[in-house]
Amino acid sequence: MFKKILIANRGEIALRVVRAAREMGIATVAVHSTADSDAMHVRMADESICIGPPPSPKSYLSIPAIVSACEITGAEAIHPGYGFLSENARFVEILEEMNIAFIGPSSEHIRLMGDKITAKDTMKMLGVPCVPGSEGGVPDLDTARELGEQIGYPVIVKATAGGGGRGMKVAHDALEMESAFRTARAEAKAAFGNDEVYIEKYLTTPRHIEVQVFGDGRGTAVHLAERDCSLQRRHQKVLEEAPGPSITPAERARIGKICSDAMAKLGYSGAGTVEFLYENGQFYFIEMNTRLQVEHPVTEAIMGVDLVREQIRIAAGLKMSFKQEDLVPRGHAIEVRINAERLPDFAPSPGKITHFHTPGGLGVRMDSALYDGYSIPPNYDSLIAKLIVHGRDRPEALARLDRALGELIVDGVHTTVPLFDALLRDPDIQAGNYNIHWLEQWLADHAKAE
Ligand code: MV4
Repeated sequence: MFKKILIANRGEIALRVVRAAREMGIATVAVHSTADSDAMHVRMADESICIGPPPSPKSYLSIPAIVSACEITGAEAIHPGYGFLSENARFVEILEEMNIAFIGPSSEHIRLMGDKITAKDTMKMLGVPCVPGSEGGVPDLDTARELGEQIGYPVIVKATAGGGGRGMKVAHDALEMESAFRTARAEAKAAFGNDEVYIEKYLTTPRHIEVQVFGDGRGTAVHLAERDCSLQRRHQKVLEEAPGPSITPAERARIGKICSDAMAKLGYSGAGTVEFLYENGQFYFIEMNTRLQVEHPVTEAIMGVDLVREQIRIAAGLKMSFKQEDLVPRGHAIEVRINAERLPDFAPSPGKITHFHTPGGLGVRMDSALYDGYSIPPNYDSLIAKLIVHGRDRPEALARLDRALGELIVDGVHTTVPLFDALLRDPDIQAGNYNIHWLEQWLADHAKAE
């Protein structure tokens, strides 16, 4: 096992990795920008090292700075957290060449899934159901028009280098194809330096269901059920739950096995998430994320496993500590993402935390790097806390969430907590009756009612 690992991240996820490492007897190195000298992840790690000025490209995204920090401190492995360098194949290649272990999948698997066309081709070949659409890239407008007729409108034009909602355009009919195709291409070129696009049938009212997978890199893989992450605003997840309220045990077993079989055949190593759109009882693969996700705690809650511990074990060459038959979901878990943002417009609200109190009690987990007197810098993501609740069933989890939100105190900055207070009172949320468009519609309705 590693003696020392470096955490190439900040905030609650850096703290999350410190916690797993400490329970395993592994020393930790925090890296930080000059804006984060007083951050909690720096205080909690065994050592820390400054890697640059506040802007992420010069600190948390700087490969030379992070590799140097690793050399200087003698860390044997790097955990990337999520975001930043977590899905950067070039970074992982460099680590592979330097014999620094990456706590995550191989650079090949990251690159394969980073290109959405090769990801979809591969998953289709492995027997994963995909959204009907083009075979590979669409070279020109004439081909796009032919595909529009074949697939049937509405269709969506997506950038192969995209993901997470960037570089997508919907064409509702043949007349809209020209502008959708040209705009998607131009935006893809500008955003990613790659203008290759593909086309899919546009699903109008799906849910976003994602399957947590885990592989040992030697041909064994498991699934850890699914999360429903349909509640999003501008492609940012707001609330996630596991298991999915619309998924039956039989569907879970079926799609889970499809995903774990695919990962086994790939020889996938570590944690991954297979993303689907789910409509009319059908799953349609869209993308795979090759990192630990923000919302992994809801899976940990229902499955009773520590995914970060497992990631570290696999990266160190140990066996997986669970088998598929051990992985039985228990109860229901919900996570809300608490952002330092001012409602109703979600404007960033950085500043000094004058008072902070975390909820507790049975079935409550708070992942946060906040503390009394901490100043949230303006340079990074506005996520300040994740509140995760677990209950025997969904109604119990909802009641527990309401109770825990009532105990939470975050003074000094605006937060998204009032949004969750309002959502918990909504009959659709109480019934688990929502799709990917529900939250944006709800926010529009509530803006009008103000
Ligand atoms: C789609 C879709 C409908 N049909 N693909 C948005 C982010 C990216 N991961 C994929 N996305 C979508 N792809 C087809 N064929 C609708 C979306 C989408 C969406 C997906 C998940 C969660 C929220 C969303 C909000 C708007 C659009």
